[in-house]
Amino acid sequence: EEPPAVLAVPQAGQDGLMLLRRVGVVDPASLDDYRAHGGYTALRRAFELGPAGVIREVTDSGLVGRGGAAFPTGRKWQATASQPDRPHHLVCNADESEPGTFKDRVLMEGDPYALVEAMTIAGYATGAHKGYLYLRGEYPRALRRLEHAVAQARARGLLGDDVLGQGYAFDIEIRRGAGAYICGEETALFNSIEGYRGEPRSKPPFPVEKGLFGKPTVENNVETLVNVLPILTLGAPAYAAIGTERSTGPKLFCVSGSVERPGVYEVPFGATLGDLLALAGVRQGLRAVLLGGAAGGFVRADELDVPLTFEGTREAGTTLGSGVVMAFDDSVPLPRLLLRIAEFFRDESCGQCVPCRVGTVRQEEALHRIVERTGADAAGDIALLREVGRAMRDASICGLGQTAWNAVESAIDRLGAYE
Ligand code: L3W
Ligand code: SF4
Repeated sequence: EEPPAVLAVPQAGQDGLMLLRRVGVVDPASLDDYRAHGGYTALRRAFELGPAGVIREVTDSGLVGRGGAAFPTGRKWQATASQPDRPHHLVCNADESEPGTFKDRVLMEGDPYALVEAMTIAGYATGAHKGYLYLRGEYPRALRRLEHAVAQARARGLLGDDVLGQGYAFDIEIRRGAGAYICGEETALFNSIEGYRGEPRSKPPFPVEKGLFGKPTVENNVETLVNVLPILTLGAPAYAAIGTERSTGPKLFCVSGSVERPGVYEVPFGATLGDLLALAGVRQGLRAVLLGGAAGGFVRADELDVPLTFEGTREAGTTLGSGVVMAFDDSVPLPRLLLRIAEFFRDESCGQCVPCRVGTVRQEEALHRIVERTGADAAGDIALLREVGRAMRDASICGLGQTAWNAVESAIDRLGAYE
C-alpha cells in the first residue's frame, strides 16, 4: 500500500535553503532539470579536488553524521580511504525508521539525483566502486524515483565504468529493507544485505575497517551525504560558518504532533526549539516536546529556549538524534504514549542479547501495570523501571537496547509522568 503523496515541506521554494532547495521545485524524474538547478557541479568540483582534497573539505566543514550519533564524517571517510584491504564499499543508510523521522524520505522523493550525486562523490573520495543504497521497504515512491534516477545517471555516463569521462568506475545497487527497525543499525544492515538475519554485530571492529562483506566500508545517512553537495560547491569555510562552532551547517527537523504545519524544516544549527516551533505554528496548551524520537527525551514547554545543536541538547539532558521534534499538548495521555514507545522497542528488539530482549518486555509490563492502575501505587514499578533501564543502557549490544529507556526516564524525571 503506497503512502500518500504529500511532501510535507512547508518551506518549499523559499530562498536560502541548502538541503531542501530543489525539493518541490524540480521535477524529480528529470536529470536535465536537476542539472539546470545546479546538479552535478559538486561532482565536477570533486574531480578537480581529487579524493584527498574532497576528504579535506568534508573534514574542514565540520560535518558530522545526521543519523543520530554525530560522528565526524571526514574522519570516517579518511579511516576507510586509508585501509589497504580492498575492495572498499559505500553504504547509504536510507532505512529511515525512527518514529517521527521522515526527512530522508522527503529528500529521496523530492530530489533523488542529489543522493545519487552525493553517493558518487563519497565513493570517489573513499576508493569505493560500488555503493549500496539500503532503502526502507515502506518507501515505494522513493524506490521508484531512485531507480529511475540511477538508470538515467547510468545512461548519461554519470554512473558506470567511466563517470564523467574521468576514468572512475562507480555504480549503485538499491536494496530494500523488509520492515525491521533494527536493520537501520549499521551492522545489522550489513547482515541484511549479506542475506543473514538483521542482528547487530559487536563493535569494534568498526565498519571503516571491517564492514560489508568484511571489507572497509563507509556508511552514512542520506542527509549526511546530501550535505556534501553544498560543502563542495560553497567550500568548507563558508559551510562551517553556518550554525555553531561544534554543530556546523544546516539541519533538517521532522516536526509533528500538536503544531499547525507539520513537516520537514531546514534551519541552521543553533536555532532554538522555540524558533522551530514558531515556524511550524505551535498550538495552545503545549505540554512537552519529544526530541530525538523514541530513543530521545522530552523537554517541557517552559524549556523551548534549548538550542538545536548536538552540544545544546546534550547539555539540556536530551538528544538531537536524527532531528525528530514531536509536540504534545495537554490532551495527550502521557502514560499511554510511553506504553506505546515501550511496545515499539519490545517489538523491534532483535532478541540477540538478554538485557534488551528481557528488559524491553519487563519495561512494557511495568508501564502496563501503571496504566491499568491509572497511576496509583506506581512507586514500586518506577523503581523496577529504573533498575531495568540501567541494565539495558549499560549492557545491551547496540543502540536500540541502550536507548530503549531514555524517553520513559525523561518523562518520569522531567514531566512527572505518573504523579
Ligand atoms: C571509526 C571509531 N568509526 C564510532 C562510527 C560508527 C557509526 C558512527 C556512530 O547510532 C544513534 C543513536 C540514536 N572509528 C568509531 C567509528 N564510529 N566510533 O560512527 O557510531 P555510534 O556507535 O556512536 O552510533 P550508532 O550505533 O551508529 C546510534 C540514533 O542512532 N538512532 C536513530 C536511528 C534512526 C535513524 C533514522 O531513522 N534515520 O537514524 C537510534 O538509536 O540517536 O545515537 O557509523 O561505526 N572509533
Ligand atoms: Fe538486538 Fe536489542 Fe541486543 Fe540490539 S540491544 S543486539 S536490538 S537484543
